[in-house]
This record gives sequence, C-alpha cells and structure tokens, in this order.
Amino acid sequence: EDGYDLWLRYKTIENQAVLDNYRAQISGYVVEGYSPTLEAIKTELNNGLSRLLDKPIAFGSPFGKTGWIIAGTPEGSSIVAGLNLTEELKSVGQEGYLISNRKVRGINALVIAANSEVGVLYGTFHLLRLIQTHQPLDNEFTITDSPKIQHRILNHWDNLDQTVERGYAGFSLWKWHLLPGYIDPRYVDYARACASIGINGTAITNVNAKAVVLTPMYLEKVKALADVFRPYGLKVYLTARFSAPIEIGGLETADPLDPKVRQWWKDKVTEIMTYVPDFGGFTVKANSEGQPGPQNYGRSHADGANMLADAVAPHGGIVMWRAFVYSNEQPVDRAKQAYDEFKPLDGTFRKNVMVQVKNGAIDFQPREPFHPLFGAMPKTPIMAEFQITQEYLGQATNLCYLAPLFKETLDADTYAKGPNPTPSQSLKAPDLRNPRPTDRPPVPASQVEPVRVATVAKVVDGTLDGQAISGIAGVTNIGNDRNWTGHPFHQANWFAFGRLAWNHELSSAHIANEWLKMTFTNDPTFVETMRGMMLTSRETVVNYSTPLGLHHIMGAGHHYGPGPWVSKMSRADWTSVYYHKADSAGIGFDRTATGSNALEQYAPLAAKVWADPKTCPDIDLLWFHHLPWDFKMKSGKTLWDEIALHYQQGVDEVRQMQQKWKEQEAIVDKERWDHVNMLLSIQEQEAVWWRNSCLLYFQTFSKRPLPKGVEKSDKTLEYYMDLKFPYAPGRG
Ligand code: BDP
Repeated sequence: EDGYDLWLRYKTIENQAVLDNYRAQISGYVVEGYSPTLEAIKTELNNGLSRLLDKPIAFGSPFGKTGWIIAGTPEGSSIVAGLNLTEELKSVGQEGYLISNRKVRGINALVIAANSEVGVLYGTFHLLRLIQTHQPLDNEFTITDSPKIQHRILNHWDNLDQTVERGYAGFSLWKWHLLPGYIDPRYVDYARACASIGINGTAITNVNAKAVVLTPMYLEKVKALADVFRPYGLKVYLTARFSAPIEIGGLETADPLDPKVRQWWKDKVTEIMTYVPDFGGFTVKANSEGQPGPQNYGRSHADGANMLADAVAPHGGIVMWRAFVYSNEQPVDRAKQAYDEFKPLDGTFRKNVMVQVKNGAIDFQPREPFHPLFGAMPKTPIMAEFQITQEYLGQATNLCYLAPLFKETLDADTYAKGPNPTPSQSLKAPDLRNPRPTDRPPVPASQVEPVRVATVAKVVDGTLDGQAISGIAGVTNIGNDRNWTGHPFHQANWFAFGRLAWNHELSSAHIANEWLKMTFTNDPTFVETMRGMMLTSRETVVNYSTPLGLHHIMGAGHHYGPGPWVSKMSRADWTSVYYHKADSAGIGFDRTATGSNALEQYAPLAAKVWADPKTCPDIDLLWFHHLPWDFKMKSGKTLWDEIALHYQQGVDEVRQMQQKWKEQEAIVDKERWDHVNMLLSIQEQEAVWWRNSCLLYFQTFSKRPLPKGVEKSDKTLEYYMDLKFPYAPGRG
C-alpha cells in the first residue's frame, strides 16, 4: 500500500453483503470491436471488476445471460446499436455517456453507451466508481453525464532536465533522456488516472518554456508520450517560447506581425502535426517574469496570441494565452496589472484563443478574492487556472484539501450581469462546519430555478456569454514519487481538480467522499471523520499562514515557510512588506478608493461589499483594507487579537487533525498511516513556525500583548529570521 494505485485501487469489497449483491449482479461484459481505446476499456473492466468482486469476469456475448455489462458506441457495436439509444445519447455530446440498468431481450443488463469510444471509457470509470463507493445498482436506473467544460487540462511545470518548477513530489514523470526508446509503464497509469476523472488534455512542459522542445529530437519524444495518452482521450499541448523563431529558427526577430515569423510558426505547427496528428495547441507565458513576448516588439498580447492561433487553427488547435503578467515598472498594485493589460483587448482575440487567468489576481495564495478579469471580458473565452501543487499552501507536507479553494472561486459571483434575483452567497465567509449552500450535492436540473447568476464557473464554462470554447487548467502536483503527489492526501487534489473540471457543481464534500472511499475504505466512521478533516483543512492552512486576507508573506524565492520580514528583493512586489504594509498605524493593503483602488476593477455590486471594512467579510479584510491594530472586528475583538487568535486556531486545528488521524490507526494500512502521521507532525511544527514568526514580527509594530489562549513563542524573532533554506524543493 504505497499509494501508487491512487483512487483506482480496486480493492475487494470488504462488506460481505455489498459484495454478494454485486457478485449476483455482475458476471461478465462485452465490448465489441478493437481499437486502443476499446482495449483500454476491456482491461479496465476486467481488472477493476475481477479485483473488486474477487471473481473471474467473463467476456463474450451477453445474450441469454444475466449480469452482463454491455459497453460501446452505437456506431461500433451492433449490440449497442440494437438498444435504440440514439435519442437518449443526443444530450450527452461527444464525451458524455449513459449508464443504465435496463432489460435487454428480457434480461437485466448494465449498459455503458456513448457517442465516442472515449465517452465509453469515461462511463466505464463512472461505473467502477459507483461500485467502489458502494452505490446500489439493482433497481432500474439511467445516468447521463457530460462535461460542463470543454478543455480540462493539466499544466505540468516540468523542465527538460526532469526538475519540476514548484513540484514537491520528486522529479518529472517524463524521462526525456530515455524517450522515445523507453516507454515507462507509468505513462499509461498517468493517462488512466487522468481519464478516470475526465481530464482530456495535458500541457507537458513548463510555462517557463525552452524552445528546444519544438525541435525534431524532442518532437520524437513528445510523439511517444502522445501515442501512449491518445487511447485515454488525453491530448498533448506544448508550451511555446515566444522567441523560438530566433532561438531555433535562425530568424532575427520574433515579431508576431513579421510575415517570416508568422510563416515560421505555421511551418512549425505543420511539422509538429507530422509527429502528433492530434496535437492540441499551445500554452503561453509571454511578457511575464522575464519571458519574451509580443511586447518586446511593441505588439500586444492579442497580436502574439493571434499569430499562434492562426498557426494552429487549420489543424483545429487552440492557444491558451496566460494573463499572469505584471510589468517591469514598480507597480503601485500588482493585483491590478492583468486586468489593465487584458481588459482593453476584449474582442480582439481569434476564436481559438482562450485567455488563461489565475484564480486570484496575485499568485495562488492560500486565499485570494476571485480575479477581476472573470466577468470582465465577455467577448473572450476565459479559462481558470488553479494551482494543484501547493507552492503557497504547505507544499507537499501540509495536509490541505483544495476543493473548497477551487469551489470558492468557481462559486463566487462576479455580478458581471448586474443584480441577481437571489441573494448571492459568494461574498459571505464560508461556514466551514456546515458546507456552504452552493457546496451541496447538485440538485437535478429539472428542480433548479433558471436563475442567471454570473458566477466565475459560468464565465469559465462559457455559458454566461455563450462562448464557443471553454477550458480550465490545473498546475499539477504530480512527480515521480511512488505515490505521485508526495503527500498521500494530495492525490485528492488531483482528483478534485478533475472532478470539478468535469462538473463544477459537485460539492467539495461529495468529492471528498468519493476519494476517501476509493482510496482508503468505505468504513462510514472513517469517511465521515476524514471528510470533516479534509473540508476544514484549507481554512486551517489559511489560519496559521495568512489569516484575514493577509497574503504573500512567505519565504523569499523558495516560498517555503513564513517570511513576513522579507523586504529586500530586486522588485518591491516580490517582498512581503509590499503586501502586508504593517506599521505602527496598522496592517493590510488598502485597495479601496483611498488606496490602489483595485476595487474599481470589479463589478460595482461585488466591490460594494468589499469596499467598507464593516461589510467586508473577515476572510478578505486585509486584502482590501489597511486597518488600525485596535480596529473593532465583527466579533467585538480588536484586529490584533483576532490575528493572533487565528494563528493559534490554525495550530490548534492541526493538533486536532493529528488526533483524528491517530483514531484511524486500526482502519488504515500501516504504510500510509505512518506516512500521514509523520507528515502531520511536520505540519504541526510548521504551523507553530508560521504562528510564532508572524506574531513575533507583527508584534514589533502592534506593540500589543498576545491575547489569552495564544501560546508564546519559545524562540526569538531573530532565530526565525536567521533560518535559511538554500535547498528547499521546487525551484525548478
Ligand atoms: C509563480 C511561481 C513561478 C511560476 C509563475 C507562473 O512562483 O514559479 O513560473 O507563478 O505562473 O507562482 O508563471
């Protein structure tokens, strides 16, 4: 039990009654035809079912036999065609599927049908998930499902030397030096895992790109990976270095309006297609953090994106142009820059360009208000980019379930279409003990009032403004550690990203339930306790690192641990003092009209709640306001006391997590139990480190005593400031 099998463990069902029931219902399966995807489906059904049910599963004609699974497309399978599903399949599109328990020639059968083979594969994983989570299959039922977002993509920040930028789970999965000769079987398991949660694209190289990946030597290697991924519906994308025409093309310029440069990219894409005929397109980081881009030639982001879009368009490709930009001039507020640069470009991008926007305006902090570009560019498809790897949330040592973070952004109301007919939940502090109303299992479509709320999710899935394409990206936390993600619980974040990319209406609790049952056990006490722990774990990290809207106060460069004192960097907006602005008068970044006025980038109704410190939710308070240490909080306490109590609460909650985990010792296998147990001890030490460092440092300004209940540090501020971590992982 080293975690390699992820949520696809297929361990024999322990509950005898449940096992007997499934055994009686499932004896064999049929998948007609041959293709790499159909073979993958057969293997998954055979392995999954025979292991879950601990019995041989027959393969062959279903007729006259009970307990048969019939899987396929009407086009490829005469048996499926005979079921007359055409009408029912109309609604599920190219990637969706139908799973149904119905009578076929008078005998009960389980049908998995779709319009494409990949749809059948997704349906297969869904059926296996139902069994893994002990869902009843006996009564007649029909499930139809299809993704809400078209492009569901992992972004690997993997370098060609196998290091991973901001990766904390070992080195890259891609053994570039051994490709294409050696195909690591792990590539197949990667693709299976992605397909099992509906991920259909992978950008395999770092956004801080190297042009050499576009040369024949590397394209051979890319082809080898794409060939492994293809049967699983996983398309390959590459990151494009904007200066590639100069670096590997021998041109003198990379100016996107230069005809020679434009032709070079067209030829390059045609060449890539000879290796990877279904190549998906490019992810691009340009004019950001030293990366070259169109602005080097006085051109706009749209000029750059459109040039690449024209090159991939004849082949059906897309360009995902990142909006993570901030200028070289020292900005008054970095949070405003992406909006300032991109908003004026709305409507000028080609149809196959999506602008890829991080969930918040700074940089993947433990908590950020949603990015103001969501809802601000109605004529442009906007992708959301989330960070699954925990650069700022305890890296691979701190247990932190990210679905609540993803949901917080996706469910946030941009008010881009003005007032809503129902009160929005988006700007209220989440009630972490009781999942938020938007965080409940989805209500069947027929029961939902047709209310047009302009949530980030609706911007991203394209329904708000009727976009022709839609996408979502997650910066992966995967490496070559045996368990893929370093921390056993961080597998849940890969899983949650995929599940939400498929259906953003799923609740964090529902996804946690699925993951726990599939990864550990269906034991109800275990699932309930661990689900509770997972759901609060992100808020716990916020509490001991950046409570009440604080942000970007981590160690410099490696971003490991606290560094609120960081003040000397080559750019002011890389320091911590730039963001917390603590002084004798108080703490926080004034982004209201009296400060940077970043608030004006939001729709008026969204801005209104944040503008007044009295209505601004506590969770975002110091993001938007610089407030006196004695500011009276909603709780009646002073701001200083609240800050201190939040840091303490974070530490207390980690200790509760340790306790809860100890209670699971008899239930969880020793290997994974020990691993998590040791990591929780590290997390407790790190939470204390964060609390002590931040409180000692901020106390030099607040000059106030710690409130009752907050433990005093046993070390000095100087001790913490002197700690150095030259070899912290993840620098890439
Ligand atoms: C920051 C990371 C940096 C990435 C950058 C990006 O620190 O390593 O290159 O984001 O998203 O969070 O481009």
